[in-house]
Amino acid sequence: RKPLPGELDAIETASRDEISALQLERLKWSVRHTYDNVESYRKKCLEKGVHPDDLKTLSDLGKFPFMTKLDLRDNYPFGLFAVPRNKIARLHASSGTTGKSVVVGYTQNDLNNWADVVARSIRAAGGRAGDMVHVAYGYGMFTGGLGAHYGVERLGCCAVPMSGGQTEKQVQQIMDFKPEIIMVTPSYSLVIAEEFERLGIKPDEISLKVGIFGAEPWGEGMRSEIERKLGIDAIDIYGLTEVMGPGVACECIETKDGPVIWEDHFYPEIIDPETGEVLPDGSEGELVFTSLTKEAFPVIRYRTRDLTRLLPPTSRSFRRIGKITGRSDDMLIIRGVNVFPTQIEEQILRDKRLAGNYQVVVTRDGHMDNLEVRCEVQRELSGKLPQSEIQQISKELQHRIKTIIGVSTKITVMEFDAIPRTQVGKAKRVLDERPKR
Ligand code: ADP
Ligand code: K
Repeated sequence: RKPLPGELDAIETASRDEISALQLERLKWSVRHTYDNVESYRKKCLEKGVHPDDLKTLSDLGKFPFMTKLDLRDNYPFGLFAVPRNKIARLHASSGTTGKSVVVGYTQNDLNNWADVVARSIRAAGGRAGDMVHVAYGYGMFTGGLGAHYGVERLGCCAVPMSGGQTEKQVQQIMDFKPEIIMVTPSYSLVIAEEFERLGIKPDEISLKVGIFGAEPWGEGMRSEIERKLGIDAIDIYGLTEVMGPGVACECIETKDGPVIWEDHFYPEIIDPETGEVLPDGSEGELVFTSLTKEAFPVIRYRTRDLTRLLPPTSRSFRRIGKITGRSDDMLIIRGVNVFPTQIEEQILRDKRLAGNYQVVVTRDGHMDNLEVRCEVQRELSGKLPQSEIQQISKELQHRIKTIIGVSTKITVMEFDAIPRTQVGKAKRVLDERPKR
């Protein structure tokens, strides 16, 4: 399913000069738009002594201040929006570094551009108009479901808005409707694959030809396993809520060599996460994005915290990103859901019977990540609570974490002092016992 000539957008095969020229023109607009309409950004520029007029070449961007998740939190909910509230056509949300989620907004133009880049992503993955696409990303405030959905429709495909969960029904529908494509987290795709196995359905009896997987890191080992078990080509799609959602970058089926960044909408940089210095292409560092066309929620030099490299163009004229090798903060990704340990802490501390010491243990059971939260009862209650109350505490905490953070956990309520204290430095809150992908 290589793209035929004429099937791609002209810019996908343009020369570097053409791409740079378009980027510079759009970058000037984007920085100016943000400076003029977002007060906190203007303040940051004034503090740094830079002005949109200083942007004469693409590399001048390096003089401008960064934006981080903290800026989103400090301006919750709408403080970073660059258009009036009545021009916002949709909201989405993602996890913040503390309990509160971060909110992003889109104008109708933004939604159009988003649908375009997701449509382009599905085409890069081998999809064509007329295909049926089973969307098993979660629908709701997360960008995954709806982001994929409108891209599917934009390309002229048929969307099956299945959302996540109900594995047996997922499989039943895939067998009945016979979609060509599935969009889902890589970990959940293997759960679906196992359900096919359990029913004795062989890969060549499954209609799927292509899977488009993202929202969490996955490696080549996982790719071969998914491809073998479902009899498909497995393609990597990358994105994040703050920058747009899924479809910031997507791999091409003909090369499968890392997601191609849709550089006409998102300008990438790699920086040293310690010093903030811009690094040359090819070096490992933190990925930073500047939106080039976004109206409602422009981001200028947004620090993704994802560690990776920028790779030269191959199947398209745009650069690619290498595998995400880690994060420069303590965010965990559990089945595609972003989780900060501090969010869990906040939910623990809402129960006055629980002490502040806790530990989050991440393990992998087969293909799915499991999250165990270990916490302790207060010293004065230690050894005194009946089993029924301990169970009640766990049930309530589990429910709060599920409804507020969106992730299922196993809760272990322990006696006071059961979790080892660190003698020096920071408490070790996270035990990540997952094998490397
Ligand atoms: P999404 O719904 O696309 O996962 P979020 O904003 O919830 O959006 O999460 C974004 C984060 O998810 C990214 O910063 C990155 O850490 C991770 N992520 C998304 N896609 C991928 C991918 N293909 N490979 C590795 N990590 C990914
Ligand atoms: K994610």
